[in-house]
Amino acid sequence: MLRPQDGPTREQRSLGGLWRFRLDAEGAGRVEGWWREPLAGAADIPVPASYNDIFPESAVRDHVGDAWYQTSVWVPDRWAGERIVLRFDAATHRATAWVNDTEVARHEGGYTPFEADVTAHLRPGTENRVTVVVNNELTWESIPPGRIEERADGRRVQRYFHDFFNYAGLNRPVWLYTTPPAHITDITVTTSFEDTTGVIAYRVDSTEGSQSRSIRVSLRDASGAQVSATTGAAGTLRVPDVHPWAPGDGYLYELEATLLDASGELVDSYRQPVGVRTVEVRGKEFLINGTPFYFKGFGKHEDAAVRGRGHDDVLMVHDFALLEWTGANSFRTSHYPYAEEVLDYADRQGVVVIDETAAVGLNLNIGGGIFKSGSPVSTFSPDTVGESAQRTHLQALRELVARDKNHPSVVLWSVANEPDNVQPEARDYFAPLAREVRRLDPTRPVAYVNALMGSPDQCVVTDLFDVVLLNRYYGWYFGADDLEAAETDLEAELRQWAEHDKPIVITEYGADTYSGLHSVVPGPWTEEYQIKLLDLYHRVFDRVDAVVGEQIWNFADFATAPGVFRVDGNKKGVFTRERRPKGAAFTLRTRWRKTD
Ligand code: GCB
Repeated sequence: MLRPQDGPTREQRSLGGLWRFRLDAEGAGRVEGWWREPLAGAADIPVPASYNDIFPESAVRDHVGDAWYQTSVWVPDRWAGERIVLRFDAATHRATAWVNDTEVARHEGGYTPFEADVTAHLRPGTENRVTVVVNNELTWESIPPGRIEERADGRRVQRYFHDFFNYAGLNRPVWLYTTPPAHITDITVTTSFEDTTGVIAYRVDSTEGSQSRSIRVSLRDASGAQVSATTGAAGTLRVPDVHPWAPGDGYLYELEATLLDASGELVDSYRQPVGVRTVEVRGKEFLINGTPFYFKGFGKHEDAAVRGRGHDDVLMVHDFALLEWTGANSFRTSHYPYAEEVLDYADRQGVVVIDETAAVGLNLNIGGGIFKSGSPVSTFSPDTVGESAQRTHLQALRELVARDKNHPSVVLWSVANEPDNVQPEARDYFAPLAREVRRLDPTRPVAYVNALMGSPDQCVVTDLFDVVLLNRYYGWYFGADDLEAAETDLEAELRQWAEHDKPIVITEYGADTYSGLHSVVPGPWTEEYQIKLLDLYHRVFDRVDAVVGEQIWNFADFATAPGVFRVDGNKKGVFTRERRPKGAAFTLRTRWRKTD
């Protein structure tokens, strides 16, 4: 799916800024038709941002149900004759949108974009109403799943099984953009090498009726010089002495696809950045450009004070600067697809990304990151995570691959975080998902993130995937008082996993740490304990060859649902929520920069 862009044939307009906003817990707006009028009794709200922390009211923070957003737009006369598209980069978790009185789009899933051709519904030369109702309910049909409790006093309370706050609203930019009526609809690139020559296989899709038109494709290097060109809707570009995209070297070429009419006149054009690189899993190795790669980095969150999960370029650039400062070369988009701005920036910075869907909390034996005691309950069943969740999950995967397939930074798809992987039904649930991702993208390995449920041999899905991704909390949830035992147990388990002859990346390990809490005899929650725990994991990783990566949980402290295990959120950050370093940040910097 192409992002909006400015160019000779296209124009984009951000609808960011203050919109009108009204909560609607009773769902009255859909019955009363609130999109038909200026939103009554509305407050101002910034877009993009989560709405939860903008106002000092628990009714807003803990709202369950519909939230209405409205703005007005003028369409310039010069857009007459163009195709006009309304695009939401994300609306969490589902939305319906109207232009003036007409419904134009409906979308399920809070972290992927959707758009509608609104040419016929916008009135040029006058003010137009854009209204969207965003719903944040999590159910057994949504990804991630959740459950709504009805209280005796009539209140509805959202429960969910993942360990991060259910921020909602218009978290990412909203756009109006134009294309010509006949236009390029999609571009797909895959890359490989023949010796030192880069080979770029491309496909350019365009609107029906474009048969009488032709497609020209050219490739420019970073200095703007054309290095290859060809014609045709699908083909190959070759670049002798190619400059590869590589971790730490985000070198990008620019592919320009041009649609021409029968007389050679320009109809549409689109510029697509291209990084030339390969990814391969061979035995226990993870290879980028044929060279073994070791992941150093973090699981992150899109999370900040006040704006919640709202995308913010300031924080994004700062976070990448801190990644570089620590010597990190990668991160995982735990636990949902991040804003496209983040992936573009990762491409440019040469930062490697494990790209994850929002399938988190598919394990009813874990609540808020913590294992529950008692006999295990069934996660996959017709009444819980069943066929409708699987359908939503498949669609989320399709949208993720469609959105992110061209990013060189993305080297691995993660289909889920910590699902139940022991119950036999897990196999029926995951096999079609793994198959579908491979069909959609044969060029990248596929994995799921494993939580310690049983021994490695009890997992019923390992063979469906290419890489073993493990979240481990020895020395925290398991034996926080005995780091020596943690070291022995971790090593024993990793050696068992190594027998599967797949590369292992530890995608989570860490300890909650209250910034500023110190002790000469390190105990849980102190900065010294976090350092000691990370050190022990690193000793083990260095002893087990199959381990090809370490991503600490978490880059920064983040908001969660309230609970007695959480002190104003999850505190496993190496940085605080304000991005101040804890002691562990310096330990990492020493380790990761040394091994560069
Ligand atoms: C996990 C989850 C993550 C939690 C973390 C924790 O295993 O994947 O979402 O935040 O543990 O801190 O408990």
